[in-house]
Amino acid sequence: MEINNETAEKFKKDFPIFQNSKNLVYLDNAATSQKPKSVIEAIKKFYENSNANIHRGIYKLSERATAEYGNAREIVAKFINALPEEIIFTKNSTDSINSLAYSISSIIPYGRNEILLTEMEHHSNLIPWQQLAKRENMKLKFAKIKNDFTLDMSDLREKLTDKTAIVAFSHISNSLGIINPVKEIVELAKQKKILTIVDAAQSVPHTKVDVKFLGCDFLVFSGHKMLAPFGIGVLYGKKELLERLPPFSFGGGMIKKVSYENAEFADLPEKFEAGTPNIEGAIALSASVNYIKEIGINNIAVWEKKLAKYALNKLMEIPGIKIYNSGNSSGIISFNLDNVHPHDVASLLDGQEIAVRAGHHCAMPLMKKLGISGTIRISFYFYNTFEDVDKLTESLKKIAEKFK
Ligand code: C6P
Repeated sequence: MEINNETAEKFKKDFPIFQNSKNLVYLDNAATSQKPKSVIEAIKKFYENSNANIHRGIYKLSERATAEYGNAREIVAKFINALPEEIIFTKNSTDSINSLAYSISSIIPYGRNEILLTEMEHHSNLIPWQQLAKRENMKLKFAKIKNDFTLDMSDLREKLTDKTAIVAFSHISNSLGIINPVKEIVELAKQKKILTIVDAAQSVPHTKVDVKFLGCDFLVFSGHKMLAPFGIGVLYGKKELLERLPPFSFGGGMIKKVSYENAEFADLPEKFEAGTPNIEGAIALSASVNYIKEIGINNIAVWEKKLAKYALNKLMEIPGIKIYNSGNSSGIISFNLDNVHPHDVASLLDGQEIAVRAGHHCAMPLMKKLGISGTIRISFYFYNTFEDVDKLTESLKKIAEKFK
C-alpha cells in the first residue's frame, strides 16, 4: 500500500500515544519509534496466555512460550532474509556490537591488526572497537567524509588493505542521515578477505535490508527503533562465522553438557543466548515486523524520502539555517540556526509540542570535525505527515526571526 499524507495520518490512530497527546509532533524517530497497539497487545497477550520460561519446562505452557519465541526468531530472520539460526537476540545494537567485539578476535586471520571505521560512526560503533584495539594492540583507522558529508569512497578504498581485519560502518548515519553504499563497501572488503560489520540501527526500520543481497558478515539493529519495546535487539551473523565465533557470555541456556571442569556449548543460536532472554521482547519484535510488513518496508522508505524532500525545501527557506545534508538523504535531517544553541531550539520547539533531538547525537568526534557542538535533528517515520513538517518549519521561522 503506497503511503500518502492521508494514510500516514491514519497510521497515527494505531498508536495510543498520538491519541493521548493529540498535538504531539513526534520527529525523534531515530532515537526511538512510537509503539502501535498491536505490539503493546502482543506483550500483554504473552503475559496473559503464555508466560513461562523457555527451553526448560516439560509442560505445555513452557512449550508454548518456547514455540512463540522460536516463531519470533523466524519472522525476524525472514525480514532481513537470514536463517533463523543466524539471528541472535540481544538487548540492542550497542549490546550486539559489544558482544561481537569481545569475541571477534579469534576469527581474525593472522597478521591483520587494523580496524577500519568511518568518521560518521555512532559511539556504539566506535567505542567497542576502540576497546578491542586497546586490548589486542590493533590500530584504528577512519574513512573520511567529504565536504558534502558523504563517505569518501576513494579514502575508504585506500584504507582497506591487506592489514585490515574488520571494517565496521553504519548503513545510515544517525546524526546526518547519510546513506552509505553498503554493498559496494562489502564487495571491496570481500576482495581482501576483511570482515564486514554493518550498523543497521537506522536502516532496518526504514528501508529494505537483505543480508544475503548485501553479503555482509555481521549486521546489528535495535527493536525499539522499529516499533518494538526497549531491551530487544539483533546480532545477525553468517552461519559459518557464528559457528566459528566463540560465545561471549556464559551460563544457563547455552550449553550441551557441563562438568565441574568444563562445558560443551549448544548449537546456534542458543550458543550466544546465555541466561533467560527477553522472551516477550522478541515476540513483540516479531509483532512489529508483522506491522511493518503489512505497510511494506519499501513504501515506508518512499514516504520518508517524500517527507524529507518536502522538509528540505521548507527548511531552506528559513533565514540563517545551515543544513548538514547533500540530498543523499534518508528520513533524517540535521541542521543549525544562526545565533541559537541547538538545545535552545529544541526546548522552544518542545513548547509547541514538537519533539526533536538536539546535541551531538552520540557522534562527538564527527561534531568536532564539523566544528560544531551539535545539531538539531529531525527524523521521520511512516506516521509523520506534511502537517508535522509545516508545524515544525513555522515554529522554526519564528525562532529564527526572534534570534536574528
Ligand atoms: N541512536 C539516536 O538518537 P541502541 O541505543 O543500542 O539501541 O542504538 C545505538 C545506535 C547504534 N548505531 C546507530 C547508527 C544509532 O543511531 C544508534 C542509536 C539513537 O541517534 C540514540 S543515541
